[in-house]
Amino acid sequence: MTVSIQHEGEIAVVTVDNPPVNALGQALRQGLWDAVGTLDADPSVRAVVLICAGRTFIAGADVTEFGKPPVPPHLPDLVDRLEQATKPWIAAIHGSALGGGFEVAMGCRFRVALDSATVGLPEVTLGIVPGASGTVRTPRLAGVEAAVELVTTGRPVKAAKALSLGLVDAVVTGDLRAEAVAFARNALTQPLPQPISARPVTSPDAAWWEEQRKAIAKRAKGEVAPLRALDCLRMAAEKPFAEAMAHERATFLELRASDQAAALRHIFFAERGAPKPAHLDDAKPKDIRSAAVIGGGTMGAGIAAALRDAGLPVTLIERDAEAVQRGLQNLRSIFDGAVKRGKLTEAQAEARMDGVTAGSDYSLLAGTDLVIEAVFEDLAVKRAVFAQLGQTCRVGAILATNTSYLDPRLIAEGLPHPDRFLGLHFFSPANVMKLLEIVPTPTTSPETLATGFALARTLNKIPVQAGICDGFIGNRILKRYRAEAETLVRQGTPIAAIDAAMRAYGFAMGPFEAQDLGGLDIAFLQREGARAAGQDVPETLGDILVRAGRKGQKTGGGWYDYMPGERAPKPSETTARLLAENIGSGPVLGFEEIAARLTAAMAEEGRTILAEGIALKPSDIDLVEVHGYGYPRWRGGPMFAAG
Ligand code: 3H9
Repeated sequence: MTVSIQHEGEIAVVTVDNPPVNALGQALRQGLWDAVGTLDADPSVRAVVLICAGRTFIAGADVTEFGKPPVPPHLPDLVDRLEQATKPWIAAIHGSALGGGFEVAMGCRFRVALDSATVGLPEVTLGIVPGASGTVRTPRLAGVEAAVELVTTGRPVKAAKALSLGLVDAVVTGDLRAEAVAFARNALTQPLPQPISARPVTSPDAAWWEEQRKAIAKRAKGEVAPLRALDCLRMAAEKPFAEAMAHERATFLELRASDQAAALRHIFFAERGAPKPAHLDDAKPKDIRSAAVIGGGTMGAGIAAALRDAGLPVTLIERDAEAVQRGLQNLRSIFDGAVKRGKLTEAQAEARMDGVTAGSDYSLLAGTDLVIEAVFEDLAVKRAVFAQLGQTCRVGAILATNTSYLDPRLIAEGLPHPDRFLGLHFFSPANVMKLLEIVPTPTTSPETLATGFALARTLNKIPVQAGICDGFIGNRILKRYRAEAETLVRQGTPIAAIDAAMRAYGFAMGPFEAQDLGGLDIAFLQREGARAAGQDVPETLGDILVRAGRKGQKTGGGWYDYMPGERAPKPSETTARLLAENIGSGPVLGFEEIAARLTAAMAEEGRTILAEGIALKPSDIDLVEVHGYGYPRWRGGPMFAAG
């Protein structure tokens, strides 16, 4: 039963039970619609508590219905009907009241939330605007400023913040149902507040709205929903309720059918599917209660920080006492940074460090459940590490390498019990970046692989399985992307035009400025290594720059010049001179053509990767690009964009 009614004296309790997240599909909308009628007609009922079974309050509209024509009762009508009910409804919120869920709560006369709950209007993250009065009722409930923040960022707020903003009326602990029923009884002893639609709203002046528009446009980088949401909010602040509602509904329906919304829905479902791959249904992951990282450099410290953030005790191994201290220092600066940005308190940072044991003696690892190697990208160095791990770790421990381009099979050669070995490719900064490429070898057991996915869940990362090839999924596509960008330069399109085109497409940076930031030498050394090993690797334009000492920002120049202490790229005459004889005088491409060429190259490489079985499905490639390489989320990733 999706909606059921119980009675506690004069208070009716309506329970919604629509797993997994009580999404507002048609049956639930109808159930609530009917419940209003039933309870209005029941003279024994004086107030109604609306509560949900399972892990959360109503988490929103049912996103799976968005590709189909809307079926009545429509959500805005249901919210109006709740508001017009002859008995006051009280929303009792646990988990998340999001989107349509929060709109339903705003149709109620009161909102009571558990202290662990969150509320919000995340619609813009799905490329739409709230479609059931979120942009119209929220300013009337919490004021225009709070509404603009909530709706245009899509970021939910925790219960305490929601209370301070006026989004909820009370925050309770313990038994939500009992607390909400008590709240209802008490509410009946006092005059009822106005329904939200009847409350006044004050609009800030035109200059304020203009400021918001500028700030949001800058943030949105081509994404349309946040600005359209702002338009709806302004309408709500300046026009009568009904007019604003009509505008919101029209905007919602238009955006729901847009390419951006389809792309964002694609990523939404890909993200939710990623941690539960069907081919591992029968494999039981091992329990990971402790972890270790070998190597305390940037990558190792970042991985250790991610493990500590997830609450795992961590052992950090470095080769000698001095390196151990450096590793600890790297880790400490990550947590110090988090304190500075207000993400952690001093005490939390201290507790993060207290959970780290560091040393150079591998015997510290005897009882560890998971060891992640993150030492220098050198096969011999990595093999030496695994030789020691093979001797010191228990047979049941999972052993992982964080290589980004070496062949994990070679790294694991000679390891006893190689079924427990796999590649875990983190992205820098490892405590921030969401992507985790999981690379099994032919000997990795399903149990070990499933543990990799379980670890990703623990670390709140997006796992994508990748097969073994040069660069796995992400770096292989990156290489192709950069090569295509160089081809355009060779054909006569200016470097700066290519970067600007990719920014206009939605990337934070173009391919050349990104290389200048990261350093051109890493990829150069890799190519040189391959050349030394006898492979035929043609000379790239990047090679010419590195050979001339131009490695990027750190040397004051790469593709661009940089003034000392500045990060703004300036077109470089030196680069132009160095590359002159490799550059033709072909047609200069426009922004759209440039982006089309580069994204098509990515998609083509993606198709090859799929054909080779390196990636299991197109949406995995899209997740890699969106979460590891800055591909604009609202474009859905290269495979989605290619159609
Ligand atoms: C909206 O409301 C528009 C309205 O303004 C206007 C309408 C007219 N629909 O995330 P999880 C599935 S827009 C359908 O792993 P958690 C999900 O795919 C909506 N399905 O759980 C997964 O399925 P499966 C605004 C949904 O506990 C399962 O539920 N709302 C929806 O880690 C579990 O999901 C949002 O954007 C949905 N709305 O996190 C909220 N949501 O098991 C989106 C989830 O088959 N949801 N599923 O893979 C969330 O943020 C999280 O799911 C939540 C729980 C925080 C609630």
